[in-house]
Amino acid sequence: MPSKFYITTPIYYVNDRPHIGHVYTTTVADVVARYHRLKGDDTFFLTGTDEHAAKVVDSAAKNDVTPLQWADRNAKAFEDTFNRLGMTHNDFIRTTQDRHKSKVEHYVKQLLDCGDVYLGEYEGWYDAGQEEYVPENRAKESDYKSPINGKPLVRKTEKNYFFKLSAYGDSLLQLLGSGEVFDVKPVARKNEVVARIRDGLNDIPISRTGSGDWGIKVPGDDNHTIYVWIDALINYLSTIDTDDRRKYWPADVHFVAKDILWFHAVIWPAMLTSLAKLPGNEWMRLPRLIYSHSFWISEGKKMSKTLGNFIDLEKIDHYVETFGLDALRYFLATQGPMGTTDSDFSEAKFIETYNTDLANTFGNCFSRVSNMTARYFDGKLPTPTEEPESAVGIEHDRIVEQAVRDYTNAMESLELSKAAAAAMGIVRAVDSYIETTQPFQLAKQQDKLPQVATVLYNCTESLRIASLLLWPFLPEKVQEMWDRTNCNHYTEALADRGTGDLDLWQQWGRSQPGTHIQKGDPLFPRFQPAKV
Ligand code: ME8
Repeated sequence: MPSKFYITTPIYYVNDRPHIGHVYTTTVADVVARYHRLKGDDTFFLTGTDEHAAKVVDSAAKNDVTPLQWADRNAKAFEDTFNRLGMTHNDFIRTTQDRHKSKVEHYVKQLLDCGDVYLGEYEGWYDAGQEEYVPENRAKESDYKSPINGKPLVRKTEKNYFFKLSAYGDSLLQLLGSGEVFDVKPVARKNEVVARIRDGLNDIPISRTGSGDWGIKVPGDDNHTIYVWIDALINYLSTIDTDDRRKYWPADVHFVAKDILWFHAVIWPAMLTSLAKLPGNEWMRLPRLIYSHSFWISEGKKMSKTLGNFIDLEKIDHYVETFGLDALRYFLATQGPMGTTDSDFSEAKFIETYNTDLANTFGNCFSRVSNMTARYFDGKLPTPTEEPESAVGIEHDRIVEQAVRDYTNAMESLELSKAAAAAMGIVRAVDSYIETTQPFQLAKQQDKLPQVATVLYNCTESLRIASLLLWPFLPEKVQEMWDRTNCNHYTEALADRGTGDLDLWQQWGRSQPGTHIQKGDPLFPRFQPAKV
């Protein structure tokens, strides 16, 4: 049954341009959003930029421009990159937009009025790079250096507005314990969060002073600016808090990486619990799932500009130019750090994945089948003349049916590489079916042509269903295949963030005999290493 589906990425800092990590999370979210649209769900996919960080002011000053000019420049780089890479977000939120700022003021005012935000004094260890205070025990553990970037922590005293996080530990533990309303995945990450909550939660400062005009002021107190993280988290709500979009809440998945899990798994749900207590806010329930992936490293090491292994926009564009957009998507989505270990982005692994799955399996199989259809049946899909089983001794339609089930289960639990493997499994089954039935040998005997017809029908039908499952990963090439196999109705339905009907479309036997099948260039030409 189609339903609504709301998925988000973090909103990214605009002190610099996007890199592979940002592209990764957005790609993964895009694959999942496309899958839900394919199913027919009313899907809302949000990404955007987090602009009120102090490091934006610093970078702007170094570049002799105003913070807003700097933010504009980099927000545009993010937006252009995501558009160029074919992301299908429904909105791109910038925290400097009025539609966001007015909502932040409104919610913070509500938190002040209900007493969950109060004025107090704070002294602690501040991590300037992360814009966050590090609790004493963690600061000590990391030798008073940033656990993230290793730079020394700074001792800071501030008069601040505080959020009563301490009041929400028990309810969070209870919710996480059942995992039914609100959950964190993978489970190892959830366990880490639970252990930290059990250590006890302190109230947290949610404002800072002395940041000039950059940021959103605490309502009623111009000396204080709302802490950038509180401002940023609210984006998930501010964007859809309109009459026609409120139906999307709660978010079904917030995709984040492990670096920012705490904010999403603890501070954000605590804020929402507090807000939802107020009259009129009952709809502000907790997000269903926070999914925290790990990091890409590059060529075996942490990405760094000085090491020269940083995967920046130029490198990303180079991969896209050399291998195509779908190849990058496929590599990120199937080889990425969705679990609790980091993944290595290496050129060798990229080429291997491309050649094995895309060139030698999917692309090659489609070429073989369309070439044989051209040669033996004049480019028209033949009518199967026997039951699928009898030609080969296997139940082809059932293999596909099982693969669709595996794919759907994997997609629903966000196991993207498993889902892609299920789809590729159909293609591999077609390859071995061709090996077993040898249609190119059969075709030499005129009286065997009916058998060849059955084989090619089964192959085409299997590839059609595989292509539907692969579309979220490989939208460009799958559409090219649909153009060549008269399946443009899928393209049309899914264009412009439209929705499909996977339940119906994946049914065996929907390909019409007589349909024109065009052969053409390989979808994924085999990669010759000399090209890099
Ligand atoms: O944290 N591997 O923004 P940010 C995989 N503005 N993913 C990576 C990555 C890597 N090496 N590096 C970054 C912020 N990411 C805040 C978020 S949300 C309300 C505010 C991805 O620009 C990953 O999704 O530092 C990570 O969580 C995010 O970029 C951090 O982006």
